[in-house]
Amino acid sequence: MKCQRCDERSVIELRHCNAAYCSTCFVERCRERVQGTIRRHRMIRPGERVLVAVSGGKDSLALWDLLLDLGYEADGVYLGLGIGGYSNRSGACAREFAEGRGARLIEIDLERDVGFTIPQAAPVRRAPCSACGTSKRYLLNKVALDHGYDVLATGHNLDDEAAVLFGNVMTWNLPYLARQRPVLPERTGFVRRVKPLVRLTERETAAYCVIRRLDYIIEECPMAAGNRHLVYKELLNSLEERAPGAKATFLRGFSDRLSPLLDEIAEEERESVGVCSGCGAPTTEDLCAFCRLRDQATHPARGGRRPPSRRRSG
Ligand code: Q46
Ligand code: ZN
Repeated sequence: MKCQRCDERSVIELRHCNAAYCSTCFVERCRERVQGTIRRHRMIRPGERVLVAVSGGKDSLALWDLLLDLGYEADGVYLGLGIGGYSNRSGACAREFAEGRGARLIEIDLERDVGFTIPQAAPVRRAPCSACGTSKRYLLNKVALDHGYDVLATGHNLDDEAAVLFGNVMTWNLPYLARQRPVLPERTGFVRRVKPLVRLTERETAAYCVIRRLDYIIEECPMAAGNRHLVYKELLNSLEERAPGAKATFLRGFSDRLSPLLDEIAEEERESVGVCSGCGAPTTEDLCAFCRLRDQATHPARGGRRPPSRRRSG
């Protein structure tokens, strides 16, 4: 099969958009897609400093590489979650990329800097991924604010977003649906969060890394078992097998048609935010979700501090 842009031999066929590309044109297409997404959603304005959340996996390294090549001032932040050898190996991939590109990588080690690891926090929540997600959201935002970045960019791809959307639709979780956007604007206590890879599939980010020779951690996190999003991804993958393009259509329909109707709910959510009595971060409770998690992880015998709930979970 030939590349549809230059007639060279193709190295990748994309069934979901009925196209095939040689390696040079594929990389070029990834850059165009990401630049187009950034412009369309006004994710990054000229002169803004971007902090990329880097896990050592294919998506975050592809994102960092793409942003640097597109000329953005993009540094990285890596969170050492303390998940044994998996964390050591993923950290090594993040460091190797940063060194190779001469880019700045900020490192936060949960055990050293926060006082607990994800395995230590896991028994507190039913699924370790819930504790992990709370910690990542809080710490990435804090690092971005503390270091004066304008934007926090994460490597969520089309498959991730389709799986999250599927989960939110399954439970008709309207506040979560209202918040599921490619851009979450900045507001007091929150840096702007953007997802420039929402139009690239998991397979495309993996192919991008292979073509660009980026060494990323291939193994799955050993604590991923029980993560419902993996089940949703499998379901959507089998649907995609039979109907190529189904995932992209599902996500695009939501973004274009339903998401704008949820603006009011998103606004209500924003207005209900107060200040955490423990750390001063924005929250809808007296104590934010991260402070509660840290208390429970570091003082499990006491069950952590648990003040009476003011509002919905923050
Ligand atoms: S790192 Fe954390 Fe993931 Fe591991 S514990 Fe779950 S959320 S699976 S992206
Ligand atoms: Zn707090």
